[in-house]
Amino acid sequence: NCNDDSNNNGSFLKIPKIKFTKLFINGEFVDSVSGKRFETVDPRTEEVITEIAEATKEDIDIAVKAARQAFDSGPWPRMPGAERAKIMLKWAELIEENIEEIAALDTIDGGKLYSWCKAVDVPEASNLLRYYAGAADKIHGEVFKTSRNLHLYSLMEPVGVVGHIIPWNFPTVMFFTKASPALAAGCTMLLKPAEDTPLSALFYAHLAKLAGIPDGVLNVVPGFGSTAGAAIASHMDVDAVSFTGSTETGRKVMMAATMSNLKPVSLELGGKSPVLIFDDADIDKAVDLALFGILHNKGEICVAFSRVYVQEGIYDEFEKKVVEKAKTWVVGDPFDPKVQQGPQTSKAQFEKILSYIELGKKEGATLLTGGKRFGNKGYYIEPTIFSNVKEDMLISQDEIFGPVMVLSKFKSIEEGIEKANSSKYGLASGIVTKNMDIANTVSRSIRAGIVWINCFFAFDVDCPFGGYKMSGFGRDYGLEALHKYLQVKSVATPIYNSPW
Ligand code: TXE
Repeated sequence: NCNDDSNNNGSFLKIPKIKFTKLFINGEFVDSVSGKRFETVDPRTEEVITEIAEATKEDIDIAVKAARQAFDSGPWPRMPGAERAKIMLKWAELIEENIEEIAALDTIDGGKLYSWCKAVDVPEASNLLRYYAGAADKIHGEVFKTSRNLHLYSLMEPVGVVGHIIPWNFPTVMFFTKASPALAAGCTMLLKPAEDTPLSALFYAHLAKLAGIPDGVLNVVPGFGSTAGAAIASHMDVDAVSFTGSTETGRKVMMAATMSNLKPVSLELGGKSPVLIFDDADIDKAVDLALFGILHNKGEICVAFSRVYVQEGIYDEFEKKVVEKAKTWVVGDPFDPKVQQGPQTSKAQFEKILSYIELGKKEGATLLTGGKRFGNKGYYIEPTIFSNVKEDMLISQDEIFGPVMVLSKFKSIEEGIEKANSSKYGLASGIVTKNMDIANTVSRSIRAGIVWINCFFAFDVDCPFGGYKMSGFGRDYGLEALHKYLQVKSVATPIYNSPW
């Protein structure tokens, strides 16, 4: 389904034809009520790929009605879990049959490495569907033993119509992180992809229909945050919202939920994740890990190792080696298999990162390498490293969300822990050491949702993931995530003829 594009003179290019550009509501692709459309841009070229129907409040109302009806009287929540699982497994299969085309959509829309999308992101969609399909027929309540003659038990019921608002850095993984447990639980849903990356979400909607997801169960509504996103968060008939994005927007979503129907909210927000590299570390391996930690997905990762703390005994050697290696990092077209870093997703993100680099220089940090746009077309940025960074500088406090490493030194374990925790965020963290005592002490002292010891980005669908502090609350992944989509109802009945 992908064309090798000889006009772009590179045999590695696989530009897909864009097939789906409308809203997906109640099982159909439809235009928006207003007829509005918005452009989605290829960050490699800064050119418009296509125009997408733009959902606004009216469309959200229609989609919520469809999801409500599918929940209140449709088959989905009433099916045996095993039947829902069958459809989810079919969807997973269809995704696998279309891996290349979907991977290419995420690459042109988000500047993501094609090889990674193909090998990791899109297969993860099927993994997530299969994992939660396996849970769909194992959702049950408990029977409570009481001292009285009562039969008391709980039912686990789907929470209802769920609103999902997702970001642009992992369009595929985010879609299925949210959709899979919601569907397994028997919920119906709306999903708003980010305005920067709507293409794969619409393709997934098409495959959902082919797999047999009933009309109204899954509605995909591309649009902007302040209109479509806000309409979901404040809707009186949306029963729960799960959001991934910035801390600032997470706060708005939570306020909208509070001010409307008090719907429960779960928030996976920003991060400024530290990695502590200890004196006993293998320096070459630590350099590779630290670079991968900040440059993977061009630094647009909520769990990026954006603060690198190196113990003083190896600091100088580490600094020299990390700069040398960063200079060899290959930036370029994300379809090219040799390339390690593609363009930032959007112009706004590109400009935000460059302005933080300027700020770092003004704040007095030392720019060791990078610091500029790469090339003169596309949103590419050179891998950038700052040293001599103080904890209170904004480049050390704020989430830059780009290929910008902030490097500093620590002396003792205690100082390392204190620096690692000196952030309003608490999403991820890392430790590089061969010493188990250090690893155990530090992993219990860092306030973050995940600790990676001698690794980065090690996830499994079975492992819960989410934030401490201003990185949010609630957990994605694992059986834990199902709880966002379920509620507990207790039922009591006296046992016949027994005085209770
Ligand atoms: O995020 P937003 P933006 C961080 C990262 C990045 C910064 C800004 O630091 O540079 O956020 O990115 C929708 N009501 N992260 O502005 O606004 C929006 O349409 C409801 C970290 O793109 O959080 C999109 O679908 N929804 C993060 C989604 O929220 C609203 C990933 C995310 O966009 C809304 C992305 C509103 N009022 C950015 N306003 C992570 N945790 O991985 C926007 N949206």
